[in-house]
Amino acid sequence: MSVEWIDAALRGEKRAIARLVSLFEDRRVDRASERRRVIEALDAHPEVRAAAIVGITGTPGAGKSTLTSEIVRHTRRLEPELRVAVVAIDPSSHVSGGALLGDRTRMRLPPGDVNVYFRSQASDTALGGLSPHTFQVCRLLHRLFDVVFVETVGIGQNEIDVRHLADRVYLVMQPLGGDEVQFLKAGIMEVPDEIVLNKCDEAEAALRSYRALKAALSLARPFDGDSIPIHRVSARTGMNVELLTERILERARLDRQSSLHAREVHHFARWVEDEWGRVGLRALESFGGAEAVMREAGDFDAAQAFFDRKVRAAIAASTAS
Ligand SMILES: Nc1nc2c(ncn2[C@@H]2O[C@H](COP(=O)(O)OP(=O)(O)O)[C@@H](O)[C@H]2O)c(=O)[nH]1
Ligand SMILES: [Mg+2]
Repeated sequence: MSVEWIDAALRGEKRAIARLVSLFEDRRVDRASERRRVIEALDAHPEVRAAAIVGITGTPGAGKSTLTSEIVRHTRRLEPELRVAVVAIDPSSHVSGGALLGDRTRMRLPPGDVNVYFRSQASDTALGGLSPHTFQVCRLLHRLFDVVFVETVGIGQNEIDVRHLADRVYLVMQPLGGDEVQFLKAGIMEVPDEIVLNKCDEAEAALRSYRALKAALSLARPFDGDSIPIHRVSARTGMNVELLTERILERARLDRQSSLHAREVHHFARWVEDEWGRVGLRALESFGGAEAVMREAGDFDAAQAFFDRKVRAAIAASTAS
């Protein structure tokens, strides 16, 4: 990947960004060294950015896509100099692409705007929704943009995974979805930094839901439940969406420049677990843990191939003796 592509991507050129994104979505381990060169070139570039990563999660139908596109629209108006990317994990693009189109149409982003980039990724149901490429793509977009929104599919494990991806997590709920109790049981209430109660155009249901939510929060989080903001908005009428956007941007300002290192350690361990299961996790531990292996390998990009070799060598050694 030449310097010109990297320059172009930093200028916001869609074709260059798309090309880099496909490199980061490529699961083949042998492309890791190319990824590493891109990361190094970006980190040495005077124009490199360091985006805040904003997680938008919640059950399908809560209005995440509609809301995210409204938030992006407000962001463009409130802070036009900010460069914004959206990564939407698509629940079922392996089917006919119908859901993908649905998401696209709800995600009404200004076309031809160099400061906005949209990417949808197919979810991997085996992993519970967050695409395995999501973290990789975020490593790239983090360096090209100022704010990266990640919309998850929202089916359980997802909400918990997004905690290890985003600087801040917003849980989107809808009135009378019955989610309060479900989320309470699944431990999801413990995840978000802030909650967004969408569809508050349905006033009566919204009020009942707001109270249920408050109660669920204080049960789930006896120590900090009261301090978790609950934003009552309507993506449809626009009610309070500008206020919410201001809040998100204010928090994002604090999160920009934060390093992805700790998250790389987590996602490397996740990769080991996905590829090798418990055997892999035990081996990882015997090698000194994810961070030590990453350090020994050189970096995140080198760590997977390095681990692979190390495990195979350990097996070979024990069969030889
Ligand atoms: N009444 C109402 N409907 C909404 C609102 N926001 C989204 N919707 C609708 O809820 C449905 C699901 O929205 P979508 O954004 O695709 O939800 P997602 O699955 O969470 O991304 C769509 O039919 C939207 O038009 C809202 O604020 N009020
Ligand atoms: Mg959606």
